[in-house]
Amino acid sequence: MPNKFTRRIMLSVIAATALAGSATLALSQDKITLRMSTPATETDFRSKGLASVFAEGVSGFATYEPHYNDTLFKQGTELVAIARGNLDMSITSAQELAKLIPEWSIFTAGYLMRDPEHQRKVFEGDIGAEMYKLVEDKLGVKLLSVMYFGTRQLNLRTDKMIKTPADLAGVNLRMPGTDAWQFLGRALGANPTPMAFTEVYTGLQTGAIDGQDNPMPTDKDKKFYEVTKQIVLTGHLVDMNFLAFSKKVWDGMTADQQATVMKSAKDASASITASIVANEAELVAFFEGEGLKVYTPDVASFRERAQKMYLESDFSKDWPKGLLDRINAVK
Ligand code: KDO
Repeated sequence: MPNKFTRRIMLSVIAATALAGSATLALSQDKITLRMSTPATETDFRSKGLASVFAEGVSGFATYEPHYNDTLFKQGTELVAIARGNLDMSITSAQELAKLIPEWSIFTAGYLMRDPEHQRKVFEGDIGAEMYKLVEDKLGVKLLSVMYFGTRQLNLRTDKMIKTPADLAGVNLRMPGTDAWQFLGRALGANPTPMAFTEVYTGLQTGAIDGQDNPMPTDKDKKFYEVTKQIVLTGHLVDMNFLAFSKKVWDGMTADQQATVMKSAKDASASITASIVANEAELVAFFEGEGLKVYTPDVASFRERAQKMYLESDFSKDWPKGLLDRINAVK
């Protein structure tokens, strides 16, 4: 008798488990998979913020599937992949957008944004709405939110002290491989060399390049301090990224799901911005502890040269009329 009872219980447990299993399967099959590609590492602040805040926010109906270190799409090819329907999300930049939509080159200009707050106000107001619409209409890509990526500083493997742009003459400075980035390198006075982000550590180690520019949290995450001697606080670009999302996927979602994706993107971006701001405040001491020299050059001389070069450049011909003044007027 007890045996029979046990057998019956066992059978119903097995049946319930099988049912539960198929229910889970059905649910997970119904979920949207959101594939995100980035050259960044898994330990980068943007990666961590998205994998926690964004992934949890959308978990009711979507599975966030990140691919790091350029393993799914190469740096700079993600926006076209989204536009073609081969990718759902990426962490994009003004420089990548400017390649496809020239009006966006205004945001690649050195010494334009004042700080993360200025950046946030510009993109969360009218200017952001207009510029996001341009991307959506021309590319079929929705920009969900803006996040601070950190302020870019020079990071060199050479000893020579850098005070003004003239001191960078002949310095092989790795910059990412688009025209906008290369121009920024020249605007600083250096000799820019294109190289993929994932190759920069080896480039610095072997001397293929004399230096690179990135925000300090990235210098730490990628361990560039192991193979460089100094950080020059030029602060030449208050850098930002945008969470790019496929419009096709967006249009296939319910209004509730869209609202949840939007909220999760904004929450994740706010949390990423806060962690990067906090981290930057600690990093001068960290790099000094690692034996690097960290100092402020004559920033005014860098600003003056860069602003003049941008205003005289072909890029500025594509800037929407009056936009520069509107950006500067945002307080
Ligand atoms: C880089 O290649 O230096 C850069 O910092 C450029 C950014 O716009 C962005 O693409 C970033 O790389 C990647 O997200 C990796 O951190």
